Amino acid sequence: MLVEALQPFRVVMHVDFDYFFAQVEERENPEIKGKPVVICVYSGRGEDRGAVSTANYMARKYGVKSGMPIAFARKRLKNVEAEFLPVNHRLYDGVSEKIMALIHSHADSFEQAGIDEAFLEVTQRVEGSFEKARCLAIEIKRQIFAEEKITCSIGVGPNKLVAKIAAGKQKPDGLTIVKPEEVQPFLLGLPVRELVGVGRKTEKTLRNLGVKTVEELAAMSLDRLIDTFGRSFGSYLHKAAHGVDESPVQQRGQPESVSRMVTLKEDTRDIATMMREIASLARAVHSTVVAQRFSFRSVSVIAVMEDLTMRLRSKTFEKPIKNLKIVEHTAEELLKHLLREELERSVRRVGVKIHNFIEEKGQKELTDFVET
Ligand code: DGT
Ligand code: CA
Ligand code: CA
Repeated sequence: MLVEALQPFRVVMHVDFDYFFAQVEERENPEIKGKPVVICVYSGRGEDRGAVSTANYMARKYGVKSGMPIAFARKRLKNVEAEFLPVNHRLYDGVSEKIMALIHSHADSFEQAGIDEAFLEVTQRVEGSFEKARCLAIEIKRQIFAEEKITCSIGVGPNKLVAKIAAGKQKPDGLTIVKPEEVQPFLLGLPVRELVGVGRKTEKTLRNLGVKTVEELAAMSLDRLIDTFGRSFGSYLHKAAHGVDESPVQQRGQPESVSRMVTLKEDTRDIATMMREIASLARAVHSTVVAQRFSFRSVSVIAVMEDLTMRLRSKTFEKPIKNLKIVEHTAEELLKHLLREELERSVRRVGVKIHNFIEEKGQKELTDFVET
């Protein structure tokens, strides 16, 4: 394509909605606006047990953060009139879907990277111009606010890595443009933790080597990084520290569901016999899904009866799960339920299905908090 041939740089945008769950709640309940708002995942094990999902910026001023126990947030907001609300995923999913469709229409290619963030390749439509990209970003922000009354922050850069870091730089309602020639100065002063893919563990390993900033990381040799972190992650860090990221903006293949079935040695109605098979099927589907860094919300049991008719029973959880024991337990419950409704026939084949995937993307698991 002509533009690509002449265009030495890509123009990539990252859009991230501001304090997303809390902002949607503010929109739905205007009377809470102006107060600290804390969105909570209640564990169901007693009042105030559970974790903070997110909070608006006013609550953050009091030190409230994602992942913190709700009781801590209460303490921080002790003498303040604050709103504590339970998460309402259905509501946020609907708002997210609408905004994503709107953003998608402005991209050469599009990649949703979470419930409240997406990458847009816009090189062709802005003809490689960062000034045109600025106008496009302003227009996207304007449309999102006009149609959904939600503010977001946008980062623009020559690749996904830089765009994503830029989007986080001026929140809320920010727009940060990093032109190719500005990438080096933009990255050098940052702590390594701000590079996508650098978590607490990598940060600590680097700190032990005396490396705290991206500038110090960029000064490490590729060989040293590979020795320390292995070839794949070591090379990634080397490139990232130099602001290089060639990964394309593309919706990654996400299977709808993962399932396995098996034919029983003989037709049966015996739960224990079926559960032995189900346990091993559950292990197989579960490890496939978790290895791809997905958690999930739905578990189903499939039974093919002796007359070859099929039955399916499903359960959907409000929060994402990734625990094998929950899969096994749910499958057993569903199977018992199914047999109570199907009193006549024996079962010939059984299967387990996991679906409704949630990509983890480094975001902390809801159950990681509520189960501790
Ligand atoms: P931001 O982008 O800094 O203005 O604030 P948020 O709240 O949009 O933060 P972000 O983009 O990291 O996450 C998007 C949504 O995902 C957020 O509204 C709630 C949820 N979330 C984020 N972190 C956590 C967490 O640690 N635990 C739980 N349960 N939910 C989280
Ligand atoms: Ca956000
Ligand atoms: Ca986000």
